[in-house]
Amino acid sequence: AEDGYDLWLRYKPVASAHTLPRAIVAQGTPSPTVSAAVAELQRGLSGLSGHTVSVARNVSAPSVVLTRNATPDAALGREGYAIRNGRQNGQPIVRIRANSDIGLLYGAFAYLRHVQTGATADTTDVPKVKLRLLNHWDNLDGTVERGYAGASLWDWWRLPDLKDPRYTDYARANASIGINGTVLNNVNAKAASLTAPYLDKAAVLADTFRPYGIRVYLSARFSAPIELGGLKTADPLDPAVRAWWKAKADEIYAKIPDFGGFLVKANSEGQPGPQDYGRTHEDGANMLAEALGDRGVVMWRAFVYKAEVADDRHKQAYSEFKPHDGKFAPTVLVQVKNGAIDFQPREPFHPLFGAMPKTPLMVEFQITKEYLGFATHLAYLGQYYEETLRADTFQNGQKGWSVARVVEGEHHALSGMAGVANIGTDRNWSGSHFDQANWYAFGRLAWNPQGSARDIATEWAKMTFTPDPRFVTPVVALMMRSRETVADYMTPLGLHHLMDTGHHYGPGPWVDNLGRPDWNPVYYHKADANGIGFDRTKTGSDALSQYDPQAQKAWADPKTMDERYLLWFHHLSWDYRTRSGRPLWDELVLTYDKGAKDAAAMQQTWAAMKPYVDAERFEAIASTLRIQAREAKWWRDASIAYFQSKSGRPLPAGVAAPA
Ligand code: GCW
Repeated sequence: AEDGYDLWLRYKPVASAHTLPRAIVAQGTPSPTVSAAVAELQRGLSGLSGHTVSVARNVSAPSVVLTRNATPDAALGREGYAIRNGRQNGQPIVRIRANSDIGLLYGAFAYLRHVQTGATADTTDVPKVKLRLLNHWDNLDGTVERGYAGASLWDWWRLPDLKDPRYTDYARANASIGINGTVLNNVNAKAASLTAPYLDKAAVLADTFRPYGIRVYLSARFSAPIELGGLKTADPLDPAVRAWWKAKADEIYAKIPDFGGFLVKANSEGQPGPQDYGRTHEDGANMLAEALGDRGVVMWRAFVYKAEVADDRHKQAYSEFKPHDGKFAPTVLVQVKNGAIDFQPREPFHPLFGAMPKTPLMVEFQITKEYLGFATHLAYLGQYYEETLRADTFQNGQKGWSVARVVEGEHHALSGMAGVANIGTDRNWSGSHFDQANWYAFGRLAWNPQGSARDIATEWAKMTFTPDPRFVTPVVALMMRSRETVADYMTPLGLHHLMDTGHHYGPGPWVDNLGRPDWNPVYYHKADANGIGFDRTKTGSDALSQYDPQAQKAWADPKTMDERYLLWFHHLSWDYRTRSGRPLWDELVLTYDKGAKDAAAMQQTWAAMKPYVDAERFEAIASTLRIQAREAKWWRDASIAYFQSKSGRPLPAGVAAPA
């Protein structure tokens, strides 16, 4: 069935089928990783060519040859590969060369991708980021925080005995896009995940993923020494606490020899942390780093905010972390969300990316669409990730320090990118077919943060559906516009955090009754009879000053700035003249209106794709687009009606009154 289970690894016959290799030759003793590469090539090439491809010892037919370098080629690093067309024994061959087995596996997937997308040229490719990780917000009870694709894939109840074959398919899919690590459990962690029974379960997953180059990591609950160890404190400077973590790390490594390390959410949204004992983030992170030693890393999240810092939540992470730059142990990475608030449909890049040159910073993107319509609204996030990665932070006052370059960490031994997974037990893994593209794009951009979202969407569309340009061209155009459309009908002109509270689905700009001001949408839009927007300049919260002066320039002046960020930084009167010459009120209404119309128009684009798509996926996508069009109108109507109750102004000519 075309239920999407095969993701982008469908391997249907291609036009070049008759030219494809007939055999696979792996030189040297096969390791589990090389066996996985051979199996994938056999499966892939058999499907793509329509004939059975064999595994051979020597080249006696057109072949793919896997060769591990006898002497390392520095240009390929630990995980890179080279693909070369050539001849051997009078036969045409494609040689995949690497320094390591995992390089060969990545090369095999790259070669299959080339065949699927019609690329044939010789290539050399090396990942630019060392840790390319999924973060699962999966709970031990099988639920997934902010998960919209069914239950957790990890069947904790039946592990470690039952090894679901799906774990292997998960590893294949991730290896195919270069992901090399996975944090199994939610950052809102339960201490139980560090107990022996759960470590045995995690060890089975680690064994399954290992041949695919994927290491297992765990989210660690900071107070685990109290909950599991019976200690009175989790103070990171207490010797008994330090000894407990060291013993715990040793226990983990006895079961999972290549355990990747810990991810920690501390002193954020009620989670325990070192500040509970008057200690700093580095006290906590460095203690865990010491426990792991050089065996693993600590990824310490910078997503912190408190009710007490009431003037602007935007500023808290910077104020808490910037003064501690250079104080973290060498195996600690600080993991920073792409923006300073929370995965909104559009956010300016997080000011910390320009502010901590002495610390390796990971960027954390959300693949699951908590604030972009869950799994039913189509929003291609590759375009979003690219926008963040290309933004210039002017780190050290220098031009050219894009977020991508900061994350690549040229001055650091470590570098990393994390994506909050959108994967669950749904047959199509991600809740809807187009959400697979966000998983795909995350992996490809983690491999190369300078990559092009459009090229990645093109690859994905060709592999997942068909290389037919009559399909690929309009669908890629639709994908590239889709995130902007969502921003238009949810949070236009730099508005943010207007979603209904708790679940974050649907509009709630009127909500102002929650216990904490910074949870209420009204705190973010500040609309009244005079105007709208969050003043983050000197006359307001001054969050803008957390950016390098050169980066500030892009947003300081409402007259010259990109208006898609306008109300993020400025509070303006309803009469303020936007670039179009229209008053702000009219511009806001027209953007909402445009978003709803563009969402509706996606249905027509998709309807024309019917000849190129199987009926099952065509219908599934058509029905989610219907939901999206209806809900875009809901957003438009509710938002216009609410803001009109503030502005008291008439709708611009030609705009329909909210239903
Ligand atoms: O986006 C918010 C979510 C929480 C999440 C938190 C975080 C895991 O609403 O569900 O908790 O961020 O990133 O820690």
